[in-house]
Amino acid sequence: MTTNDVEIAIIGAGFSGLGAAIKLRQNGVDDFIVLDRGQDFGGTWRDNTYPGAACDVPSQLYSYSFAKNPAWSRSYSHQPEIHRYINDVAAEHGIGAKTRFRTEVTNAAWSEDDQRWIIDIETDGTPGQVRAHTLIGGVGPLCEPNLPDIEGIDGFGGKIVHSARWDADYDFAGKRVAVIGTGASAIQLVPEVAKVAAHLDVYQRTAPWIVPRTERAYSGAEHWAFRNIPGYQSALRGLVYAANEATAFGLTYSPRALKPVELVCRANIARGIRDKALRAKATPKFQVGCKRILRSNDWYPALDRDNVDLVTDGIDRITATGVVTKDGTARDVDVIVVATGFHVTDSPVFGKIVGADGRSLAQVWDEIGMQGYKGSFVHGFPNLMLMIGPSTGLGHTSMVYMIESQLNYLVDYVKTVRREGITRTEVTEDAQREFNAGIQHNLRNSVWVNGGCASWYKDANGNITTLWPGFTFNFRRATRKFDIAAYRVERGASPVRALPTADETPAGAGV
Ligand code: N01
Repeated sequence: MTTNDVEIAIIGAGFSGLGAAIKLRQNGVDDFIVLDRGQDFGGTWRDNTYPGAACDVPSQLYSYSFAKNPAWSRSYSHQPEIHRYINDVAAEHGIGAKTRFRTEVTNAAWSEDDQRWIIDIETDGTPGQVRAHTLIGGVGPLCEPNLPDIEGIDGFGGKIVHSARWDADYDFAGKRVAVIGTGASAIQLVPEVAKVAAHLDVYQRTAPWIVPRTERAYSGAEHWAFRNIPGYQSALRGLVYAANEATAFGLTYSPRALKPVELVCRANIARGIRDKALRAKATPKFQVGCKRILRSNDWYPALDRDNVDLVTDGIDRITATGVVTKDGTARDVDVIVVATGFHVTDSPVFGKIVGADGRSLAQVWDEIGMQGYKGSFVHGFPNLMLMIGPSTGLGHTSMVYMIESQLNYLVDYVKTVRREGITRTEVTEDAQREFNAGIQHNLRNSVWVNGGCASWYKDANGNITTLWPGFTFNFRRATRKFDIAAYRVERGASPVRALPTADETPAGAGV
């Protein structure tokens, strides 16, 4: 069995893992390894290849601030272009040579004796081990598909495919299709699949609020301006950021301010659906913003197609040949698409990360709920930094902004550890408790708490542990510097080298 000793191990080669690798390297830290179970970079943008997969955050905001992309073809990007962008950035920064693909982390445990993370891996099935002073968890909250627990699903005789594990070889042409779910993934894939399917039943449990998607191709003049007018793309990015940020006010502090958004959504329904009864079925019954506000121009017209039925009677069971609803109606299909989201607050990954007292993240969070400090560190888990950890999700703007905020925090943490010869860093229980009390306080008037919906933002106890309540620039401010006072640190014979010129390193992330 091979063993690697490194200063830092990064799990995940998506936006956050790759960003961490680049920022470490730019700051003179080269003793790291990136581990990813996939074939290349991209994380969720590599894994979600269903037809119509696209980003509902404007392209200008959906890139690293240090690697803006003047070549985006459209104002909202589609999956293949984002996947390509991430791989291009990785190549530009030479991160491929530091990355081990097709490598699954099977267990990662903190060893007090070694003051190291002992990380068990399997590369193409061959076991190995990595020992690291610091572990960075960059797996993202949307990586483990959630298969619905519906009676009989295992006995279905046709094809079952999850939206996040698409089978490009399966031909939907002429097939009878059932799609379970009406979230962000379903509303993108249904219009595409409906174009070729013989018939498509959409099983809706909760209708989502959907605004129009103002997507368009960038003109040649715009591309010229992105490339040649200094500051033009940054200024546009800043404008888009500011416009999106305004929504955070309504979501967090004053849901009534979202009324205009609801009216836009209602107009979208009226424009897209001719049939009155169908319009009523497609109209949500909770406050806009409580679940993610979606963007689409073709979802409602797709529901209105002759070969599409919107089924709102709950699913009772799945048989060998199809889906039976609670009213007893059986609908036979050839293929069932489960667009039922991800294990967010109960990810299986949490069971594989074991802290100082021998308990896993899953065990600890089962007790106290998914919580940490500044979305990054968790009491009981020394030298572990989570990217997009608890309380960092957003309903209104780009996660890349949050990731880059955490990258500032990471870089300052690593610099501090090196400068001060720190061997063990653990956020204190008090700091974590106080931070989470602040989060819950900020959530009290939010639409997520008061909007009358169930959502994946909530954990099993009904607490919202996934979202950052408020403006993202406040998170940026909170993570600008590593606030060592919130941590219990131990110093010793430092396992890591001191930075040569710690303060002459590239600046942190921008908007
Ligand atoms: O998953 P979801 P998703 N029986 O959890 C339904 C991001 N994303 O993959 O609402 C019947 O949102 C469930 O019903 P209900 C984005 O952050 C981004 O679509 O719980 N139905 C819901 O309709 C997003 O929020 C982009 O009542 C069941 C659906 O399945 C996140 O990914 C694009 C069920 C799940 O919706 C997840 O989106 C795509 C059951 N047993 C995704 N279980 C961008 O554009 C679940 N459902 C950036």
